[in-house]
Amino acid sequence: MAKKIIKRSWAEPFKIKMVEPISMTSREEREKAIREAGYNTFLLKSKDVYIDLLTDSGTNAMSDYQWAGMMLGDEAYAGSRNFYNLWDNVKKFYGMPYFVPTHQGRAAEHLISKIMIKPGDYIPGNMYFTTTRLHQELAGATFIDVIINEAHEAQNTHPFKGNIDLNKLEALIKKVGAKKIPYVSMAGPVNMAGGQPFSMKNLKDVYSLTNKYGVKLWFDATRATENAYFIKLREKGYESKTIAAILKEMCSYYDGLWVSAKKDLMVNIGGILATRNKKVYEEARNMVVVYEGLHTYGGLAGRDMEAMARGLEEMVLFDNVKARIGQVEYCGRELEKYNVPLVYPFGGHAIFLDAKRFLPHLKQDLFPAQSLASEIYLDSGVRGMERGIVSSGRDPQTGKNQYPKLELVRLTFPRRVYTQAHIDVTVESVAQVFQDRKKIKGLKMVYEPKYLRFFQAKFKKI
Ligand code: P61
Repeated sequence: MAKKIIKRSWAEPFKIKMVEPISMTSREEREKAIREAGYNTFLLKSKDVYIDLLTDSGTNAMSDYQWAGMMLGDEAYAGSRNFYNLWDNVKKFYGMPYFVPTHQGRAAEHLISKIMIKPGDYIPGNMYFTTTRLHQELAGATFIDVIINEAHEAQNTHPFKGNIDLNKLEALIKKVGAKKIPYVSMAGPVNMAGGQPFSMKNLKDVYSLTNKYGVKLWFDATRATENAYFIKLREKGYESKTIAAILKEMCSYYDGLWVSAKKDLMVNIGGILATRNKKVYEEARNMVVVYEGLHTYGGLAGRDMEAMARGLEEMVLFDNVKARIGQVEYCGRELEKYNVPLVYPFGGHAIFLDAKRFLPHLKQDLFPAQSLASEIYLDSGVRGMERGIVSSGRDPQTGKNQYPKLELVRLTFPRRVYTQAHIDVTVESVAQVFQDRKKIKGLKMVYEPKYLRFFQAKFKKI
């Protein structure tokens, strides 16, 4: 008789020691809240949110080891011991000798853009990120997307949709000249593509190409451990390497990197600018005191830097990354059971709903993803985020709306925060909205801020 296969589940490598109450609201309360928020989930008060999947940025649960470190904050204006602990770990895990702390990721983006870019320059990158591109543009550059075409196709299952298209990159270098390209901006995984990684092979090829032309290569390492995890799972030759070893190898090809510590490092605030380039470092050390604070705190408290230093040690633990990405995958597999249209492959930090296929009756001018995010909130109090035409903004030259191919709602998982039951509730809500999708009529934008409009724009129902 054939043996019965017994299912073996896995679970998170931690247990819960402290809890924060959340409350369910009524449909009437949510109708009022989202109307007052102008149908923008960024403008909701968190007290009106049940399960908060807006972002994984600064919303993570720290470990007891990190909280213990918070008590060891050395709040000296200059030379805090926590700064040196953090610097040691930046060297150890990213392999970069030089480092300045910043208060969060975009502050590091601000510094690096100001240091490296001259007006009239071009920055090629593997798809834009909102704050990254804005800082590059404010410094006078034009951002050029050189990601592979597959990344713009929601259903394409390419395992490394974060890869750079070498032909696109070389064509740009030949067209504008290497002197006009201060660096290539490479993120991994690529947030706006659905949390999609690049392969080590692609990184090595990009490195050879940029080296040939004397162009620098910089890394947005905000969620680099997730990229390392996908390399371990999907790329030949990396199966038995540790996350730490893969991360270190990735970083070895870059001249420098920036990090929003609010993600991989599992802290609530913090940023990193690290480099092997002494000249860039000297400039960064000069500029950080203008915009952030002394170079040994960069806008952070000593305790924040200690939590970051300890977060670096935890972020490379395989079981932590596996549980985090495993949760995202669980959500995706459950949604598939209801035929909800998704972005494939499932990403590292979030499940992305494909609003174009979810709401095929809505033109992009009616803000399908924005509408969908607000409808999910209305149904259950689950908060996601628009990643489509509103996020993409206007072309800085023509002032016209950009129409990105991807029109998505992101359901993002804070690390170590929600349980499988929270995911089940989320899935059931999305499935309900999917069943009732024909009733959704779209939105009209009634207020549009100048920069990063998605954060504060307001809408009315059609
Ligand atoms: C997020 F809607 N991400 O994903 P800061 N690089 C990368 C990021 O993901 C990132 C930053 C740099 C956020 C917060 C956020 O359009 C938005 O520490 C790959 O947030 O300054 C941030 O790091 C910037 C949400 C940012 C957004 C911009 O939820």
